[in-house]
Amino acid sequence: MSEFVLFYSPGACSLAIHAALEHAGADFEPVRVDLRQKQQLAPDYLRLNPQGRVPTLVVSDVALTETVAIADYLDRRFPAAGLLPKADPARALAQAAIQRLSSDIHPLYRALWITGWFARDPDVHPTMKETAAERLKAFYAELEQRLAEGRWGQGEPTGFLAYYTGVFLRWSAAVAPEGLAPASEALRRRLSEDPAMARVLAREGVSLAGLKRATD
Ligand SMILES: N[C@@H](CCC(=O)N[C@@H](CS)C(=O)NCC(=O)O)C(=O)O
Repeated sequence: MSEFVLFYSPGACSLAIHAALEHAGADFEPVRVDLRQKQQLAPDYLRLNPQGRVPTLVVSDVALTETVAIADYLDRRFPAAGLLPKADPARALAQAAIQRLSSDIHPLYRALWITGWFARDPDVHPTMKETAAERLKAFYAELEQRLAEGRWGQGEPTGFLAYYTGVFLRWSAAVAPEGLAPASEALRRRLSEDPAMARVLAREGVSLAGLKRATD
């Protein structure tokens, strides 16, 4: 039996934890939860993760949820893997960028793709989607600037910050179909060639180059 079971959905935010486990050489069993088929709402899965979200990482019969907490756990479980910088301020800066993606940027995609989560009235959905897309575009412009100046974390993003950023570079196609600016594109290419990320992309059947559909 594996030490960990990872519940993931192809191309979802769980991709970052999936890549981190692979990078750390963890002994884990990947289990696919297809969000399109609403498998996250199956009673067996809701017992593990009552919010019906991915990722969930099961370790010793305990279900860990929330990407930020799982990443912190994996960094302590695999200290040699370099998932988070060891020294401050690099560690605090990486944590700040990770937290920003989780609590600030990720919910904007929820507003864009699952707008009804925030407002039942369909009449307000177009303006909510438009606002979310505008804020996301502004974020990608800021990210480009920060990457170019070594200010996304400290220096070149590595470890979990790089993997988690990769998820959002992939999703950027939903709001910026014209493609990524140079520093963001360079990170996307580097991540696509990262051995752990490449294995995980192949297993999930997705690419960092974009989305198959606008709501992927
Ligand atoms: N705060 C959670 C958010 C997880 C989350 O929203 N996951 C999405 C996929 S990217 C999901 O499972 N959505 C399914 C749904 O909301 O029904 C985390 O960072 O782990």
